[in-house]
Amino acid sequence: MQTTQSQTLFEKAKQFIPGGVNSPVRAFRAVGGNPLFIKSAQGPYIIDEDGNQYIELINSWGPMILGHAHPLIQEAVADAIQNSFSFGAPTANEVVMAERIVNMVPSVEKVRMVNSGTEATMAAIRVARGYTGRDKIIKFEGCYHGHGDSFLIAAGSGAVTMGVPDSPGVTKGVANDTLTAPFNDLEAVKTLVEANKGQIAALILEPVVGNMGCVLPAEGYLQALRDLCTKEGIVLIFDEVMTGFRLAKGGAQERFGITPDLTTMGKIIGGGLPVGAYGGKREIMDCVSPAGPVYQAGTLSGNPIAMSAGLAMLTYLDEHPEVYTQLEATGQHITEGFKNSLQKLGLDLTINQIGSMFTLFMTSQPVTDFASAKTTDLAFFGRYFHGMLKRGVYLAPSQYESLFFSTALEDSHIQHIIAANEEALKEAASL
Ligand code: KE4
Repeated sequence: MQTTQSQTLFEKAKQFIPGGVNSPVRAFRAVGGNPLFIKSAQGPYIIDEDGNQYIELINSWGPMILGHAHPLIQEAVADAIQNSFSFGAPTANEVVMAERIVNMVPSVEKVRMVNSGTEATMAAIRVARGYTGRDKIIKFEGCYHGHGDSFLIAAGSGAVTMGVPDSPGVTKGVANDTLTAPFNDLEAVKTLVEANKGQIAALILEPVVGNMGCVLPAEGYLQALRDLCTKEGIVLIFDEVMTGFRLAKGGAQERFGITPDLTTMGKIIGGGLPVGAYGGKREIMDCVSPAGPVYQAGTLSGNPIAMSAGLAMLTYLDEHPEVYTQLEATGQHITEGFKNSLQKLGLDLTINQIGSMFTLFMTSQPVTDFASAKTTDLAFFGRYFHGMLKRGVYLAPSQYESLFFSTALEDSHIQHIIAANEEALKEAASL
């Protein structure tokens, strides 16, 4: 597999772009080697600038749940661009989109469109602070909520991949208002709440974590957080940028039957175009300008091209529940295949999987929080990553990321992934 075009592009990119990429986790820093520059994608495949084709399990970090270049979404975008690209004025599709989201996501009574998951989470905690008049927030170690200052404390995803879970540039003032606790540790949250009585505006979490690798909530944990927030007047925010519209039509909150006060959304909601959103209880959302005093704005919010892609995606998911049945089956099929290979090779490694979210951790320990996620053998993961790449399977270039399966994966692709996994593990473990 030759990658000279990607290497040439990467050298040039580093002259003009910090680290040669527009988002750090793409840089392959955690796995070694140079990033692949992608030229095109179709269905389950991506093709790099050297013409190499891979079955891909990142799907643009979540959005491409129907696979790449889905004709319905392509058609919607092609139609929309006939009417120009941006007006900076309200449009009919924004109303249709908002109503669709309200109907799909159980807890959302009102919703505001933004342009990324980061904008959505930044806005959600500002609204929670404006609504409660309180300053502090609780987040969880290893959870990632975008690059807003308040969240770059013990952050997961690219922050921990690059070794900067607490980023320089975040002021002490901001950091003092962000309290952190281990995920799945309810007592730690109760201790923080007692020590900061009446000062906590919001508790924000990924209801199923993707950003330390896939980590599931312990039995009863989400309900306990819900009860605690209700009792203490804390705004419970589910960051469903990753889980939204993926773990069920209504996201993790539908799957687990928990009603947060606010929900942040991204990725799938835009069908691959830049869209984020935050929404929830009417009494909270009516604090947002111009309905209320909490300011938040955006030139390209509700952009007509992005709305056309997002609306096509959400409408399809809303009208085709079989998507979720298929993704459940794919997740279980791949998990069973990987577990059979681990047994055959005599490797004791941990797999966390729910629906179409999946992580193989290079550790024998159960992975239930950030500390246990960090027991993984990152060098082993790097060797495995490249072993899968050369066998035509493109994984997230970091142990601290979830994989995402799409409906474009057919049985032949799944068989290829399982076979490549067994060979790559055998090679990486020097068996
Ligand atoms: P964006 O600003 O990247 O659209 O969304 C931030 C965000 C917020 N909340 C959750 C739960 C997220 O997973 C993300 C972004 N996810 C990462 C992947 N782990 C985006 C990939 C990247 O940083 O390049």
